[in-house]
Amino acid sequence: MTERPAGPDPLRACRARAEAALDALFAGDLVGDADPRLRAAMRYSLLAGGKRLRPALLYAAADAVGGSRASRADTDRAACAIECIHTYSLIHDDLPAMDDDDLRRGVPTCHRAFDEATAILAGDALQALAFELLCSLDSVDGALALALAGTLARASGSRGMVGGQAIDVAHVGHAIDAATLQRMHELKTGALIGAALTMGAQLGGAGPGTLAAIDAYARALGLAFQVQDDVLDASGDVSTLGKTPGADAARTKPTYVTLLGERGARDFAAGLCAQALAALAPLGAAAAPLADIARFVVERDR
Ligand code: GRG
Repeated sequence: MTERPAGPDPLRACRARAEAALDALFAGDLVGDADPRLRAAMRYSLLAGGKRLRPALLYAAADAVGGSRASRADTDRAACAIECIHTYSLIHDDLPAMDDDDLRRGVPTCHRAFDEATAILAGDALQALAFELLCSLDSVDGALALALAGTLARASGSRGMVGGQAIDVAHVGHAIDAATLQRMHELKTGALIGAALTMGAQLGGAGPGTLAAIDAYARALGLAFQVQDDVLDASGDVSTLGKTPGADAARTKPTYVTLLGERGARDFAAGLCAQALAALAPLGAAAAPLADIARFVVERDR
């Protein structure tokens, strides 16, 4: 993959597509007649903004392996499923029992805008909605829908994102070695990013060799994303980030910046980006959007 600078925002087109699909959920059968306050809280957090990185990765991975075999509407449902899980994790991560944050995606967190019980329920409902969306795919065979649900469930649960959060919670205020820090982020952040890419590749009917290339890209990208997140937490500003910077340091959470220093963390992220780009080589020109996303991830300011 040749080196070229990232465009201003390689996620923009995918973001518009994903947001239209997310918005349409609230007029459809799956959420339309839910309890009004619960529905409002789900909608508030899901449509509050966000980069929509995970839907963009799903679309780009499908395109990189030859195009989604599902209908456009079903491909959008799978992208929405990933974003529902991601948004649920942000709502729960912000709760008083977790990070106790006031600001997310530039607006008050769900439990601040509504109340704690409603925020817990909105997260729970978004998690269930993700799997209901995958159960509602009507242009793919049952085996593929099951495979997609399995990928998302594994990445979300105790051996994935929630497992990573458990390591995080256990180490607040405690020293952490580099290997455990990396394991925590592979699970907490990397697993869902990996699921978005794997689901895209599954939708494209990728074979084992292609899936292995996507997996290698996903591992490097997931870690690069987290390292850059730590850099932004240490050096970003609230209006750009849409969340309170310095939150990790305030809670004496170990980060790549505390472990490596800011320069060291930036260099580490750049090296991971190079690894991600190298992993895409077997996929050729069709992987150019994935390469653009990798560059964006380590150059982003929010
Ligand atoms: C089940 C009670 C309970 C809690 C679960 C699993 C979990 C809480 C939290 C882990 C998820 C988490 C917050 C990971 C951090 C990853 C991260 C840096 C998220 C921010 O992602 P962006 O930057 O956000 O893609 P936007 O807003 O752009 O979508």
